[in-house]
Amino acid sequence: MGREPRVGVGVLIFRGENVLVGRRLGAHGRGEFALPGGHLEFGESWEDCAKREVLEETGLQLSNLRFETAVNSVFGEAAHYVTIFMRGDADEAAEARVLEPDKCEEWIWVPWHDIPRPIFFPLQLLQESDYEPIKWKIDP
Ligand code: 8DG
Ligand code: MG
Ligand code: MG
Repeated sequence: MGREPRVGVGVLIFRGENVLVGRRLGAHGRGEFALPGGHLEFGESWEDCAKREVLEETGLQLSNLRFETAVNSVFGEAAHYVTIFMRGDADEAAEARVLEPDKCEEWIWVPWHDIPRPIFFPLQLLQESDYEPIKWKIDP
């Protein structure tokens, strides 16, 4: 890993008050619950990255991609990501499948305020911020 920050994209998909999270496998954040997502590729839009990562990892087809917020994820000396949080809508009937079993153990829908621990650091930063996904869902 170089000494420059990278861009990570985390994707929020809600079903009612439940959000989709997966338990990570592999070195970085192993055993921790995280949003689907991955690295922004060179030249890629945030929307395309969010759609692509979610399709690769879960098989869900997202529409209505939008930017929510961003956090500065400094993992001590180990890594530094600027995390872009995108949000998208999936068909209510579609199932989230484990398509990268080497990277994610399971996908589960959990209440936003009750995500099981341990939580992957960027998602923890999001939870601790003033971001309120549920309230924002209610249109005036
Ligand atoms: P890729 O090679 O397919 O692009 O990535 P990946 O294999 O899906 O790796 P990842 O670990 O899921 O994502 C790459 C990095 O993105 C991760 O190590 C740290 C950063 N990242 C954040 N926030 C989030 C997040 O909310 N979810 C995920 N999955 N990754 C995130 O900074
Ligand atoms: Mg990926
Ligand atoms: Mg990923």
